[in-house]
Amino acid sequence: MAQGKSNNTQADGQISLFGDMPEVEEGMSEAPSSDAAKSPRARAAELNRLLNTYAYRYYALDDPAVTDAEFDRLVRELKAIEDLHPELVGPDSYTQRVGGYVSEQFEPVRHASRMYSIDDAMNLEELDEWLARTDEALGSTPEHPVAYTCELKIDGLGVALTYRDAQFVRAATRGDGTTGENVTANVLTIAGIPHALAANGLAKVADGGLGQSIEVRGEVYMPKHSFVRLNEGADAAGREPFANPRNAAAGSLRQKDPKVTAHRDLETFIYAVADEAPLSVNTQWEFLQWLRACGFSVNPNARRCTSAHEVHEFCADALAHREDLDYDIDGVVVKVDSFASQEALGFTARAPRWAIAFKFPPEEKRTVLREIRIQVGRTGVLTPVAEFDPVFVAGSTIARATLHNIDEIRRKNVRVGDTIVVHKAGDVIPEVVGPVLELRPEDAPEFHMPTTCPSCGSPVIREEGEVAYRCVSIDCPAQAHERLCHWVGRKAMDIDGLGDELIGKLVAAGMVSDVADFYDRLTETALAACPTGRVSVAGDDILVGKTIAAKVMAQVEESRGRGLARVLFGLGIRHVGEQVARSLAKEFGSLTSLMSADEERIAAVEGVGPKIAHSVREFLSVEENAAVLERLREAGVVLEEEQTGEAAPQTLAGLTFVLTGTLERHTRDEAKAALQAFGAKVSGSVSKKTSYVVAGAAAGSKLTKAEQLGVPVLDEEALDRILETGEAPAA
Ligand code: 3B8
Repeated sequence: MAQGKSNNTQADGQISLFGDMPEVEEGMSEAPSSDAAKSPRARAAELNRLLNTYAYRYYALDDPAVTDAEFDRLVRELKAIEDLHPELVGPDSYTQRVGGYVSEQFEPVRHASRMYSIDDAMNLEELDEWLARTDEALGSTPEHPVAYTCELKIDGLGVALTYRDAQFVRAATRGDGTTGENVTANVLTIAGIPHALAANGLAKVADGGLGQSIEVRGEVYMPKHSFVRLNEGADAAGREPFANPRNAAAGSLRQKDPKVTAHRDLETFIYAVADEAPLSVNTQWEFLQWLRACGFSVNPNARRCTSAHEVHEFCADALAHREDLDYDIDGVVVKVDSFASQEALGFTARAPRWAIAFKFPPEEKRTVLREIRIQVGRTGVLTPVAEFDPVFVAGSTIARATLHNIDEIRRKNVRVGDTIVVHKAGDVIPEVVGPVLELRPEDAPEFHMPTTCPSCGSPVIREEGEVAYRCVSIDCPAQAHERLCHWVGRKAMDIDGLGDELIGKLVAAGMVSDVADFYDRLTETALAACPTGRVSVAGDDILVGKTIAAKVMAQVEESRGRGLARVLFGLGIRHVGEQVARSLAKEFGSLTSLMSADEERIAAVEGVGPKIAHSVREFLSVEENAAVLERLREAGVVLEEEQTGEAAPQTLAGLTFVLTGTLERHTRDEAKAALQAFGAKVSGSVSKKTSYVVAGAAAGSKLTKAEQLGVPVLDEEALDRILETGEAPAA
C-alpha cells in the first residue's frame, strides 16, 4: 500500500564502532532485575527504550530520571551486547548517536521509502476531474462505489518516525523526499509521540512488531495558541517573531539544543506508513484506527466517503470550520481508501495517483481600514500604507499593507473607515483586496495625497509622468532615517551593528542626522548612553551600553576604508545602484574627479546615460550634499577607488575568486577591492564557475567545497603575487 515497498533498514552485520567488549557485570544497570533471563535482542530493545526515555527526561523535561553515571552504565551495557551481537546494531541504536544528541541531530537520513508529496487540485473542478478519473480507473459502480478517506491537510512539517522492536528510535524530516535530516533528539521532546507502540496496535502487526522496523509519517505542527504565546514572548524579549505557526514549528524542530525545542509546544498528526509489510489492515480508514491504537495522535476530523457529493461536503465543512481549529490547515487530502486499489493505481514520478490535495482558496479576511499613513522613503517618495485593525490571515496577524501610490488607491477605491477585504499575496505579503462597498460609512472621505511632507512639512511635488509624490527637502528626518539605514546596509558601508531600530533612536535623540555624523559626531560614550527603546522589568530604560557601543564604533571605524564605489552607492543617489556606483568609481577613480565632471562626461560612462547623469550631477550640486561629502573626507572616509581608473589593467577580467578564512596581511574587503581593481569578480560562494579560492587560516566549508569541485586553492602568498603582478597563476 501506501508509499511503495521499503528495503527494510535493519542493519545486518554492522561492525561495532566501539572496540573490545567490556565484561557485562552482574547488577551493572538500573533496569529491571530479570536482565539475565532476557534474550540479547529483547534486552537491547529495552536498553534503547530506557536510554531514550532518560534522554527525554534529561533534555526535554530538565528532570533527569537517573544519574549521569547510571546513564553511562546503561550505554556501556548496550555497547557490550552489540559487540557480542553485531546484528543488533541498527542505525537507530542509541550507541550510534556518537557525539551524543546535539552533534548528531542533523545527520542525513535515508527514508525507508520515498516520501512523496501529493498533487494539488486548485479548485472543485480539478477535484471532480480527479474523482471521476479515479472512479473510472477502479471500475466504480452505483452498487460498489469506490470509497475515499478524506483528511484535513495539516500545514505542518512532514516527518518520518521509525520504530524498531516497537520502540521509537529515530525521527527525520521530509527533506527532499529521499533523504531527510535526523531530528530524533528534538522530536523526543514532543510529548505526544509514543516512545513505544502500544500493545493494542501491536496485536495487528505480524510477530507483534518485534524485529520489525516501522516508519510512520505525519506532520509536526505548532498549535495556533502556542504560536501566539511564543511570539508574545519573542516580542517582550526583543526577538524577531515567527511569521506563522509553520515557520515557528520548523524553527523549533531544527534547534541545535533540544532543550529549546522542549520548551516549544509542538504536536503531531500521523497519517501514513512507509511500507505495508507487517500490517494486517486493508484500508486507510482502518489504518487510522490502527495508528490510534498504537498511541499516535491522529486527526479526528476524517471521513470515509463513497460519492463525490460526500467528498464535497467534507471539503465545505473543513473550509467552514477552518477558523475553529487550533492548527493551520491548507486543504483536504482525499485518498483512495482500499490499500489494494492504492497499489493498483501506483505512483507517477511525482506523486501517488491514489491521493489528491484539494487546496483551499487563499484565505481572505474582513477588517476596518483605520488610516492611510504616508511613509517617506530614502529618496523622498511618499508611499501610502493602509493601517487596519489587526487580523489573523493565513497563519499570521497583519495590520498594514502598502497601497503603493495614489493611482492604486483610486483603482482599488478604498477609503478610511471602509470595511476592507485583506489577504496575503503568495501567502506571504499582506494586501488590500478592496472595500466592501455596502458597508461604507456615509462620511468616508476620499483620500488625497498630502501637499506637504508629513515628516518635515516641506512642499510635496509630483514630477511630470510619474505616479510618485516626493518630498524634495534636504533635511527631512524621515528621509534621513531611511538614508542612514541605506548607508549602513550590507552592500553599502556594511556596518552590521547599526540596525533600523538603533538608528531610529539615534535620529530621535538628535545624535545623527546625516551619514557624516556617524564619523565626526557620534561618540562611543554618547552611543553607550543612548536608550534602546526597551524598558527593564524595574521600569528603567535599557541603554545601548559600553560593550555594544564599542563594537558598533569599531565597525564604523572599519567602514571608512570601503572605497568610493560603496560610498557612491551608500549615498542613495536616485538611480545609482550598486553597478552604476562601481562603474562611476572605476571611471573617475576619485570623488574629486567625479565632482569636476559635467553631466555629459558622466553620461558617457558605460551603463550610465543621461537620466542617471542628471541625477548624479544634481545630487553633487546641492550645497548640503557637498558639505556632507567634505566632512566624510575630513573624517578619513576613503573617497577614492584603489588602483582603479582608466589606467588599471584588467588582467583578471573573466576570473572569479572566492576569499575564505583569515588572511594575515589583508582584510577580506581590501583583498576583494584589490582583485576587483584588476577586473576580477569576487564571489561569496564556491561553484564550478569559481576560478580560484584564496584560503587563509581556519578556512572551512568553502575550502572543502573547492577541493570537492577541483577548484584551484591559493594561499596568501599566491594572492600577494597576483596583486603585485596583476597576473593569475598558470593553471
Ligand atoms: C501519500 C499520502 C503523501 C501524503 C499522503 O495532513 C503521499 O497523505 C501526504 F505520498 O503528504 N499534510 C495528510 C497530509 C499529508 C499527506 C497525507 N495525508 N493528511 C497532511
